[in-house]
Amino acid sequence: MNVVIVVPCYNEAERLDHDEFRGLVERNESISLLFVDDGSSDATAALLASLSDHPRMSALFLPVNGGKAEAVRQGLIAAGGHDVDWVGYVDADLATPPAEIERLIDIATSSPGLDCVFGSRIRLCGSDVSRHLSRHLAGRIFATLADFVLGAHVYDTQAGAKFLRNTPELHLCLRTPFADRWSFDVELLGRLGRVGVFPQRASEIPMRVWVDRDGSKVSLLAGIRSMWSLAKVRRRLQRFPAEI
Ligand SMILES: Nc1nc2c(ncn2[C@@H]2O[C@H](COP(=O)(O)OP(=O)(O)O)[C@@H](O)[C@H]2O)c(=O)[nH]1
Ligand SMILES: [Mg+2]
Repeated sequence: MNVVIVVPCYNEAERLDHDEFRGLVERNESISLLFVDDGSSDATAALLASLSDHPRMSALFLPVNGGKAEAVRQGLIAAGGHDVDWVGYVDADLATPPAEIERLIDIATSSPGLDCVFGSRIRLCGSDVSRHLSRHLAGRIFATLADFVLGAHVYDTQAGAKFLRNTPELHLCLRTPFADRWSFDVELLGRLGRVGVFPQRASEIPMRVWVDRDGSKVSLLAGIRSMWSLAKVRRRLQRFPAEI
């Protein structure tokens, strides 16, 4: 099964680990990577142009910085060609390490009943999920609100490693931009809910390893704004797909 993974990149020249990404595609013939440069002002674009020498690594260059939500949306639309079975997205800092990406993809591609598989940061005995305390606490408040917006139980909507079967329903959900740069994962799950994929055909998988990398571009203020945006997301979801 062919899988294309979108990697949104904004000013990632320092953090992008070329060798780790290349290793992922070299170990897995069915996996391709599509990096999306979101109008970076550092050397990201040049770095991505050089990465694209591998046949299964390519890049999409957006002229201006539009935020992670729009970069992921554009990437998923571009990734969803005819011969592609699953698409997905992961963070450029590989907070979800390649071995975990491979495990999530294995689960997705071997589960005929699933159209949506995503990783979750739960600190279980035996797992190695490290998060800064302040981000963990803010994340729990966000997750509680997201539960309410979605009307379904999800422990962690924001882990940034999601895989989606490449179906017409998915592309309906990607047709229009999301309301907010960071809470878009919630809006995407909500849209999938409106077309019968979530939660029925979805599975949240606790990650065995997740690393809270330094250099996050999401400030606490942006996180709080995203919480406010959930009210808007809730209203928009009630009108989806008819009006949005
Ligand atoms: N396209 C796009 N991606 C962004 C932007 N800011 C951050 N990202 C990407 O979103 C992902 C997660 O960002 P990060 O700064 O690690 O935030 P974290 O969620 O706090 O870990 C990375 O792949 C970033 O490159 C942005 O403005 N545009
Ligand atoms: Mg990060």
